[in-house]
Amino acid sequence: PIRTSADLAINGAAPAFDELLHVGRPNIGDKQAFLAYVDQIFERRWLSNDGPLLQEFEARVAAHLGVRHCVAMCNGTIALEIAIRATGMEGEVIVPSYTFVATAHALQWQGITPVFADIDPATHTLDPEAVRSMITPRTTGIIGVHLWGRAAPVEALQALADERGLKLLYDSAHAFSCSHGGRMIGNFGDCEVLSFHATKFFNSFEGGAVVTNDDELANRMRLMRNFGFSGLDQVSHPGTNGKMIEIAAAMGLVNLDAIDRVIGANRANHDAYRAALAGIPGVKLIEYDPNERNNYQYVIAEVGPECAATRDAIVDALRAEHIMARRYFWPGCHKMEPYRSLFPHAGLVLPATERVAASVMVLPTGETMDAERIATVAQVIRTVVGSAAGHHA
Ligand code: T4K
Repeated sequence: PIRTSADLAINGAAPAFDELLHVGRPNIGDKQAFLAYVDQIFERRWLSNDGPLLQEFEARVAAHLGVRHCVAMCNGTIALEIAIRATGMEGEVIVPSYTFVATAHALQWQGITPVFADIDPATHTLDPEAVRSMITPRTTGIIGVHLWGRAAPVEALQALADERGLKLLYDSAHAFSCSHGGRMIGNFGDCEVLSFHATKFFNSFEGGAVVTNDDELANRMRLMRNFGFSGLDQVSHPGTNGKMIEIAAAMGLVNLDAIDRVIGANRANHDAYRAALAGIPGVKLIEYDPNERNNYQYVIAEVGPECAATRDAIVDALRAEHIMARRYFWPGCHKMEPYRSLFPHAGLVLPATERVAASVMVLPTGETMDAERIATVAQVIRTVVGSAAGHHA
């Protein structure tokens, strides 16, 4: 048991865990069902290109979200790039800096300037007034991010987009199977982009999708993900290769059946973290609105300025115990290359983004964690904070 600083691996004791406890261990559904799909794929010799499993997967994702169209892709980043092009974004697009760098890169990669707006420190999502202040004559759109599965301020952003004639899309990579106002995420803006990466709540090994209620936009994205082919030898649109393969769709189908089980495990873990972290001064677990559906995939602890230990000292101590806590999304995209040295980002200061990015640590959850392991994680944090407070006294 870890009680005093001498028990910590960072001070020379043996690590609390033999194996590494990762953030983002994949959630995996029924393995036998997956292998049966693999047999079917081999029997059919149909491996990619709008195969039967892909079609079934798209229909089931659309039904789960209550949205008209799901256009599945090879990953979330390509899905973002295609959504950005299909909605006609160009020039400048306003995004949060506090997000995974793919949100910004998907624009920059296509010669569009991501313009970083600050967040609301209470929600970690875009501050609509900050977005308004970044609009210029070159602005064509806004990309909101539903970070940690908590919805961006969709009503305010939609009102602003309507007022200024801007495209509005959402990076919903974290928000599969989450809701806002009782409506499933996936139904907001012009379209929404999902990621099914291995580390996501719901994975297809690698994968992603754009979901939308706009028929015309969905058709255009279907063309774009398959080189613009509209017939066997007919190309009618610019395009790329963004296709999801059958084996990924099979994994997706199997994992769709496991969603409730995974949410149950994540939720129990979140409750265990809340109990175990209670009363550590300056360490706060972010909560999910009990009136909304959430996937509880992210256990986010904020280390405030009133905490005796710094976030980084806690993360270092956790890692020494083989608890691989992450600092998502430090230091913010505007502090990463190429943005930090490029006009118009160079010298940009985003106070809320910088404060939140310096305070957040992401803790491991999912089906490989349990209350006992979580109690140990919390005990490490409690001991680090307690001994730091002792030293300062
Ligand atoms: N927008 C947002 C807001 C996003 O968060 C992301 C992706 C995207 C867009 C883009 O979607 P994709 O193009 O990825 O579909 C990871 C993921 O690679 C990335 O998908 C994710 N966001 C981001 C938040 O995290 P890293 O660099 O932290 O990944 P990595 O490889 O360190 O994985 C995290 C941990 O998970 C590892 O330490 C070990 C564990 N792990 C990972 C994999 C891949 C496993 O246990 N098994 C595995 O198979 O970026």
